Amino acid sequence: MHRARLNLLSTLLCLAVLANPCLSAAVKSKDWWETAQFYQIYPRSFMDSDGDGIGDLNGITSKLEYLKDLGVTAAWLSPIFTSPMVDFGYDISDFFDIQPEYGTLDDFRALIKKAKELDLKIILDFVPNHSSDENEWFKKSVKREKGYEDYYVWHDGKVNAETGKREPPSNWLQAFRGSAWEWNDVRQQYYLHQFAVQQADLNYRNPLVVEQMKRVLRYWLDLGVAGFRCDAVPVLFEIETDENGQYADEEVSGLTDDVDARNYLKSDLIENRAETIDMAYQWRVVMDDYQRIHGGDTRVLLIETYAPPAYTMQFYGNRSVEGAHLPFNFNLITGPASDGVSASSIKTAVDSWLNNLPPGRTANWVIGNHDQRRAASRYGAANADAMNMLVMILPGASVTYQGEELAMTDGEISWEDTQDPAACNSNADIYEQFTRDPSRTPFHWTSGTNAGFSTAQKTWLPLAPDYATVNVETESSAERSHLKIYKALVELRKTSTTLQKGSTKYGVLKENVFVVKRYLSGSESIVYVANLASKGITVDLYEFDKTLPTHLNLLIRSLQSSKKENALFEVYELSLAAGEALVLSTI
Ligand SMILES: *[C@@H]1O[C@H](CO)[C@@H](O)[C@H](O)[C@H]1NC(C)=O
Ligand SMILES: CC(=O)N[C@H]1CO[C@H](CO)[C@@H](O)[C@@H]1O
Ligand SMILES: [Ca+2]
Ligand SMILES: [Ca+2]
Repeated sequence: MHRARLNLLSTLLCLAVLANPCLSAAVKSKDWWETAQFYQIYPRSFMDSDGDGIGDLNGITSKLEYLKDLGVTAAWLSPIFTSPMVDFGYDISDFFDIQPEYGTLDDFRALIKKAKELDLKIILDFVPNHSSDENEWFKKSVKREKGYEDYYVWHDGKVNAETGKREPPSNWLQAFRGSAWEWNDVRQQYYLHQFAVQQADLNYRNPLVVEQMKRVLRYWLDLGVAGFRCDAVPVLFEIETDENGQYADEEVSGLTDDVDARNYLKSDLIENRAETIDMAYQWRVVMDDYQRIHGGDTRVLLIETYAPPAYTMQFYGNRSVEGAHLPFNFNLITGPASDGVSASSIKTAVDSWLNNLPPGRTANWVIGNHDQRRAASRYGAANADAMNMLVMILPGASVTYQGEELAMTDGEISWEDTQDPAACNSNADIYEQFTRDPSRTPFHWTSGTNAGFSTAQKTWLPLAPDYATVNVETESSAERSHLKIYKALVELRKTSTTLQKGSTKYGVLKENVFVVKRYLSGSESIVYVANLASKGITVDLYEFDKTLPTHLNLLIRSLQSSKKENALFEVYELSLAAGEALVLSTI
């Protein structure tokens, strides 16, 4: 039927049932990213197509059907750009080309083409804060070539009055241990690097840099990407030099003797500055302009920030300006991680996002990425389904890090096999505190050699030990598995208007049971209950919500559950085994 006639018809229908539900549905109609299932691919470890032990673009392309089958809306890829791989692609030497071991621009075009055929969106990692020291911009800046003199943050340092020796401009430390300043012999100045020595911070007070980085965004938009996930945004700007041309020192907390580890009282000189928020707003303009000119779906901006809510929430925009579509919400990582997962720590994490969320903005939930230990290891394998359910039942977008759908756990990496600079910059005795390698081990496709990831003798990181049982092949053929539960959840999110548009109520019951209710007038309510304790318990859901009906229908259950799906359960006396998590609905 013709679209206009359809619209007319639905308008008439609306009038017939008298406004309200129709009106709110019309107003609340959601854009694709607001209910999206995002999936993070770590390209180096997803699929190796040519047997060199390293994942690559053709490998990803060959597995896009898997993502489609999972129900993923959009995949974001960690960096695939030309890089010396000091920080595995987060040190970019050419922002406009593909890392040769991952493939070519043509391979990337083929990836995008296949993704479009499958109606999957591809999002790239944008790494705005720094470039590799092998980037031509840096080389030109070292030589003070015209136009590049101030591309990076350069400083003479200061001369120590007692020793007469030159010292770094300030006491700032890099994220990977040691000074954030590196002396350059050629230019005879220090440059700033908030991450590794080989990751030089770009100078965002230079309009040429701002414009160059917008060029990067448009270049990849032209190649068909659906948006960007922006890396390490809060450290974009640092404080300016004072009237004497000097940088202020951060105040050290004194809580540890480890002089190489960042332990500042506030660290507000080197991160979370106001100018950074405005830069995100400028990138949003790039996205919106692009859509206006070229048409197509909304191009999204997702922002990585580990910052206090008052800062993070500003990225969404304010009453007059649009900002990022979604600043990533890491509360479920940073909160529960410290004391193991408990219902009360989840509640605190959810509160801190939803209570601070500006009106009309979309929430999102992340439980892992390539910088953290894997979710199933952090929350406990027994809680893997409970956590996957949680991020899909809570309102807004949900994000999966590759392998969470299988409940993959951390790899065990010896000091000899260690690759991550955050660990390599330490030593054999303490590297495990810093290493991010365990969550970066290759993805598990099968129970065969190298888990079907690669035909190489040796993969770039060893496989995690549990691949024989935790893999796509085994979990797909099992009657019940984490993977099947995950797929059922994605399916439910897609089909349930309540999950897409409904209101949210949540709370803690007994010692360690977390409950969420999603509800929408005219639709069924969805109730999530998870017992995060190590022993069984019986709960009365009326203590949580007196308006529930006497019985709820079971839709999805965690592996620990021996209940039956599509059966009714009494609300006032619901027994839950240890680790049992359920998704129920009113009939
Ligand atoms: C919104 O942000 C813009 C850009 O940073 C700023 O100029 C403006 O004052 C802000 N408006 C409000 C209402 O906070
Ligand atoms: C989660 C994430 O993307 N972390 C990255 C933040 O930025 C630094 C520097 O670019 C990387 O090392 C991290 O992997
Ligand atoms: Ca390869
Ligand atoms: Ca910076």
